[in-house]
Amino acid sequence: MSGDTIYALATARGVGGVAVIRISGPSAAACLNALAGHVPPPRYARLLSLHDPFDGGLLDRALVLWFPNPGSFTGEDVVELHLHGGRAVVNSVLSALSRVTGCRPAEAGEFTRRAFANGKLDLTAVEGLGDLIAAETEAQRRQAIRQMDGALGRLYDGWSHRLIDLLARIEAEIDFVDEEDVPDSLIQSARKDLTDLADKLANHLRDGRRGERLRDGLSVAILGAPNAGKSSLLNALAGREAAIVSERAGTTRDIIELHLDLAGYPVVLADTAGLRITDDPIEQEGIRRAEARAGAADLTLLLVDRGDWPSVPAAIQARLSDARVLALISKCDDGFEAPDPWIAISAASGFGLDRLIAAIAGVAEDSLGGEALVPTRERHRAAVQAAEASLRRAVSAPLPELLAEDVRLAVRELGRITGRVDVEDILDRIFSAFCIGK
Ligand SMILES: Nc1nc2c(ncn2[C@@H]2O[C@H](COP(=O)(O)OP(=O)(O)OP(=O)(O)O)[C@@H](O)[C@H]2O)c(=O)[nH]1
Ligand SMILES: [Mg+2]
Repeated sequence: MSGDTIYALATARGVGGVAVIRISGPSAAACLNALAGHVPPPRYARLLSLHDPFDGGLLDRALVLWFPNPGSFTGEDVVELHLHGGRAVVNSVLSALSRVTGCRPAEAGEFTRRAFANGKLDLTAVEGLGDLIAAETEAQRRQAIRQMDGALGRLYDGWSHRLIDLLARIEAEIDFVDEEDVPDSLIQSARKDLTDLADKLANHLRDGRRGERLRDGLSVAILGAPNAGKSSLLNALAGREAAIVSERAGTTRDIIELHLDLAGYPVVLADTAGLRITDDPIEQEGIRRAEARAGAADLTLLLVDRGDWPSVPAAIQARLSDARVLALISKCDDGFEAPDPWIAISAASGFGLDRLIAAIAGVAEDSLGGEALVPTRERHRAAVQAAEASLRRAVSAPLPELLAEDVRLAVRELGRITGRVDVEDILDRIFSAFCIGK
């Protein structure tokens, strides 16, 4: 832990009602004294005048909070200055702080890094905090706050503790009993426990990457013949004219992608070029991209023009049986009772869009992270996989010493997820994703 005292704007840059500057480190109280000439009682809000420590000029009247260590976000002495949220106000206070000895601007993620170093958060909670700040939809927020709350970390710690208990039992036997005398029953029961836990880990991984997908959003592609109304549907769902719409067939060439919040779920919606046989090389490339995107998507919205339906081109017909496809009849401006599985919609009148959104949300609910505790990062998955492999090896180890070594490896892998062991190499990557002041 460095002896530096760091400061940064904790709220977004720009104009707002209030801007919060956070100061953390051993000189936090001295900084406050230099500006306000006074340190209020811990955790009581006080309205104080802040003055330039050098020329005495009034900078702002601010609500000031003092959190002595260890009862603060970072676990260090922390001061919060709730200023009026103007650029010049914020700049004048930051500039005054830069002239206080022992005080320097914080680096990206440094507050959270100190909280981690002081045991306030484990790494999964740090990632949860990052996800919470970045969350754009309800489902993402719920997953992030559970993780920030430590639920995922507790799950991994719980597994580690079980293994450490087991290790202690095995090592006691190895130490105190002649090798030939290690009771078979102990090794037998250890093997049973290890298999049990390895199965739990395997089960945890069998989640269809729900947690990671919830962070990225459900990938949805709109596909159909030229002029079916794909771009119009994208615009209707987005509530703005994001894509060009025209009566000319073959308008859209590039993929147009939007991030939407549909019924609380994050959706990445892609509008694509209309599918048809064409000689135009640019349009051919657009069609190739459209099909590639639909192939990679979690869900495809297949659009057929009301005027063409129910005769459906063969290229479209072939896709209708795919479970990851919703079949839509477009331009049903005055409503239409479509037979299952068709959903009638109109981008122009809005008919059927509620049903469509509910259907997309249903797919999102099934395939994205829900209430279950799931890995939310590739690095979680890799570590759990490695731990499971070590446990499977331990089960078939011929000697108790080898069994113990594999269990130790599994504990280390699980520890990497929460940052209890061997973490330096992953710290930089995690904290660099944070912005300054967080
Ligand atoms: N009446 C009516 N017309 C629509 C509706 N949706 C789209 N259109 C019209 O259909 C034509 C084509 O719409 P687009 O949204 O550009 O169709 P597209 O599928 O994106 O076409 P391409 O990009 O060329 O493949 C335009 O003239 C739209 O105004 C609708 O719900 N009702
Ligand atoms: Mg289009």
